[in-house]
Order: sequence, then C-alpha cells, then structure tokens
Amino acid sequence: MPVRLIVVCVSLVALLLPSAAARADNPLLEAFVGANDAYSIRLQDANGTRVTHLDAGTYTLKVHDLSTVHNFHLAGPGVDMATAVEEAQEATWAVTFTDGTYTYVCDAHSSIMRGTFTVGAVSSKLTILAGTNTVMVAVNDRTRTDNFHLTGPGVNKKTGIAFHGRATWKLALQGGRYVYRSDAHKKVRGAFSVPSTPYPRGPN
Ligand SMILES: [Cu+2]
Repeated sequence: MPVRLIVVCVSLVALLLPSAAARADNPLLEAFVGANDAYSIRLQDANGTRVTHLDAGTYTLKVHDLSTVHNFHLAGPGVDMATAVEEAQEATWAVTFTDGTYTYVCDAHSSIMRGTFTVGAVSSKLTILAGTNTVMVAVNDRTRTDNFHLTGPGVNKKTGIAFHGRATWKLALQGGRYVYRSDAHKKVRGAFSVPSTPYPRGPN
C-alpha cells in the first residue's frame, strides 16, 4: 500500500514587512572593509556581533570603506549597493531587507572577501501521512519578533515570540479547521482544513 505524503507549506513572512518599514528608529549596522589594506570585510550589529541573521525591516548601515584597493558591495532581494574600489569612503545607507539571503563582498577580491546573512521569516512545513491523522510539523522560526501559533481541534501549540530556531512537533489532527498565526501581529495568519475522515490512501 503506497503511503502518500501531503506537504503543506505556510509562510508568515510577507505580512511582516509594513510594520518593520514604518519604524522610525532604524537599527544600526556597521560594515568595515580593508583596514590597513588587509583583506578583511565585516558586517556587524550595534553590539559588535557579526551579522548572520536579521529580522526583516529597514536598517541604517554605516559603511567604513577604509581602503583604496577594496570596497563594500551588498546585494540581495531589493538591495544592490556598493562603495567604490579605488577610493576610501564613509557612507551611510538606509537599506530595507526582506526575506531571503544577502551577500556582501569586495568586488576586487570576492572569492576571499565575502560574507552572507539571512533575513526573515516564520515558516513551517506540515507533513501529513496518508491514512492517519498524525502530522509532523517542522517550524522554522527565524525572527525574534513573531512566533508560530497553531490552534484547532485538539491542538494548541506555539513557539515563543522571542524564540528563534527550529522546532518539530508530532501532532494528532482531527477533522476541522486549523489556524496558525503570530501572536505579536494579529494580521499575520493563515488557515487550513483537515477532512474528518483520514486523508485518502492511494490505490491499493
Ligand atoms: Cu578587496
């Protein structure tokens, strides 16, 4: 008897953007390139920590391009900005990051002077085993400002709003309507329905 997997992907990311973009006091990021002409490139947050992940939104990025042989070039969804290789310069950019992966390089030495970071999002994947009501829910909560909260018949599970990482839940769903949402932003939500009889098996 074949087992059919039904995969439902949900994402809460798109609706997160307006509130982040409207924030007046944008968080500060700083980039440092080529101090003493060294082959160094770094992007850090206001605490001096190297950036590996950010919440979506608009940031103030201060670029310290300290060398006349290196530059800072940042690219990713909606962003493509660079200082000049042949001049040292200080620049302040307002940059708006959306869900995705961003890369920064020195264009003259992009194979060795580069870094990446991710932005966004809360997403989850439901894997529903055909013929059963048991599902595995893999939640990838990539922001500290929203959570993933799933409710419906027999289920009330959530990640913490400040939680940031992956969680896997094994849940027994019943027939009915399930709603997932972010408790921090009421408009960030979605829903799916589960038939009251188990998901159909393939022909056997
Ligand atoms: Cu360089």
